[in-house]
Amino acid sequence: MEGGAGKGLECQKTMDGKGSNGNGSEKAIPSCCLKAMASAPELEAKCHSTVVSGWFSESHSCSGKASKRVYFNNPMWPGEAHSLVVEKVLFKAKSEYQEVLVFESLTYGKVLVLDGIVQLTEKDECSYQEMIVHLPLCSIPSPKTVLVVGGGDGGVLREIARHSSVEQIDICEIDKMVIDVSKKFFPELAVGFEDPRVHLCVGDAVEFLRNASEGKYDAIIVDSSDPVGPAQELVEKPFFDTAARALRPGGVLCNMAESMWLHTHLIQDMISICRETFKGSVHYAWTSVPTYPSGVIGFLICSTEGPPVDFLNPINPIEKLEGALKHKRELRFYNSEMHSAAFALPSFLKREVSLLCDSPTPAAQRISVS
Ligand code: SPD
Repeated sequence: MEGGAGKGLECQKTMDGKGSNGNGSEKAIPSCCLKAMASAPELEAKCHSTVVSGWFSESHSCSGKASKRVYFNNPMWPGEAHSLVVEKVLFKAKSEYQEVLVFESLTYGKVLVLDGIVQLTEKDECSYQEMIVHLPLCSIPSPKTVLVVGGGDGGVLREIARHSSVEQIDICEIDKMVIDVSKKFFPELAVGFEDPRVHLCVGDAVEFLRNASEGKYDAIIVDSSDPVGPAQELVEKPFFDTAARALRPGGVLCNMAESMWLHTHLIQDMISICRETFKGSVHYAWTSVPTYPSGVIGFLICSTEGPPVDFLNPINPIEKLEGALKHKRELRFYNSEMHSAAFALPSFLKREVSLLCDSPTPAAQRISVS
């Protein structure tokens, strides 16, 4: 949901939004569309969301003027497109940053789509939101201050709120329309904004983080859209440096890190950057989300130098946290067994990422990848 450098900040406590900030300028054509157009210049690229004959397809729709054929081509997952039957389109509008679409699907409940890419469905959102939050927060004792980058639907906030040790939850989301749409169509997620510990900032998270005091956060959770276009900077070194600076010693970062089936090189790059930046440990974990490309999504999870963090064996198991299993609603996916299992990697990925590992000396153990 997040991205866009150089925008102003508009911060407030909890949910009384004042409208998004920005410069009112026309949104540039996303780089992914430019690539799609460049690869087929005879086509007229129409971005983004496509509902054709009652099916939504996660892709770009490039309609060939001459042939009237429809080509699907998203450079993040070229040559494939996951489709869902659309019962009813509930909302479609362009925000200052992206196209926002909500539809009722036949099999996954309501679906939130940004710039043609599925962000969540009611049926499987539990897997992503629960894992991206509890993998880091259950790995440190008594987290108190947490920052969410992106996450405008509120689902990540809902999950953080299960941790009663947390005293302050800051969230910086760039697109106010995402927050408003979630409040209207996804109340089970937007309930996260109702927690009195939440401080909402509508603006650019990179700038927000730059202004954060050093060592402020116990945990930072990056719930972004894919790193094409504005969210690109959230997988680059300057962002990780800024995040590491804002974490306390032994603080943790959990960053959405794409699919091991589709994005091995991106994962390698992210691990390699984080290894330079985070002097504690760096791990890759993953979970199953059927409506994301290839059906899985990963998380890069790192700690800064300080009290060591054993991500594989949660020190703060959710089952022992009072009220956590049922806060607002029952946990649907995460438990301590899923936590440890998330770090088990298939052999092909182990081979790819092991190139980044040192020999098993104490220093090298900082970056064990499973
Ligand atoms: N390929 C889609 C990745 C989307 C990650 N962000 C999801 C936001 C849910 N809170």
